[in-house]
Amino acid sequence: MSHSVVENKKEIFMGYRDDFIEQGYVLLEGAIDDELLADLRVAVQPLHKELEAGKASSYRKQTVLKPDVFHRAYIDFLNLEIYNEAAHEILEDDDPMFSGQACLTGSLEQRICGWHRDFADNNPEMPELLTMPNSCIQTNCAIYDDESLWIIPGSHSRPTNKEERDYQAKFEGLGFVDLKEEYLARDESIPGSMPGAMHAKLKAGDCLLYNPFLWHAAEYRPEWKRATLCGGFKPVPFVHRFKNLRWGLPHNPWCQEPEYMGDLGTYFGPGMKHYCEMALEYPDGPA
Ligand SMILES: O=C(O)CCC(=O)C(=O)O
Ligand SMILES: [Fe+2]
Repeated sequence: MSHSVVENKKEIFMGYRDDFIEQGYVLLEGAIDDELLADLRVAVQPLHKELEAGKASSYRKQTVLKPDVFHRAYIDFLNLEIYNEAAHEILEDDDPMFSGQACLTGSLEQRICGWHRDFADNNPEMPELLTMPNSCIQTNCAIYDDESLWIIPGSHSRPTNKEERDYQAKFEGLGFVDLKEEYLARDESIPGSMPGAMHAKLKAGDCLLYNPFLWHAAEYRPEWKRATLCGGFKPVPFVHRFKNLRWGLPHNPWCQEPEYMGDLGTYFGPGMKHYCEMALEYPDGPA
């Protein structure tokens, strides 16, 4: 690669960091090429079979690296250069921890995952984490076109405002993911009626890198075939410093003996090593 191409890339990635700090998200369009997309569609087939058979325990498969559903395509995905280099630049850390890999699969019923931050405003660590707009990255990488997710840009670096709090109060008592009719009975235009809401529409192959402290919501429709890889990156020093960032560490005991996955690759290998070390140091995760 010529010097100018490398320089150009660096500039683009620095732009990603500025956008992520400001808005709380960056969209990497077409980050997954067609060949890898085809392999990933094979990889997720068992997850859709489980969902269609009514055997899925949730609207996501939390651990796609578990041996019974593992597929080599996940490792190729986790080593995508643009995905990793963008994350490193955003976090200002070339050696972050892998933070687990789930696949969001949707629902057999019309449902809403209500508006939330992944940690509530009254969580003791939140005031400080809200002053650190690039402390961690969560990802939604679409294997099929995916219009499920909604976000409030910029909400990752400030406390919840009155409009958001008042809106949220309308849904008190509903489940985190509940039937759409239950949500519609409280507000007929959820999710788009939340003040500041933006529909995060992904095309197959797009990767959204976002801060999970953003206010976000999702809609699940049975007619939407959904397989969206949800994972992320965390800087190791912040995992030591913040309990919240240890969420997910107990989820993958099989990662301590990863031989069945084959070569872990140049990006995922080091990220996974950190994950394994941290899982041993903090076996109870955030507890
Ligand atoms: O389905 C999604 O895209 C979002 C799910 C979510 O926000 C969550 O489970 O915390
Ligand atoms: Fe969430």
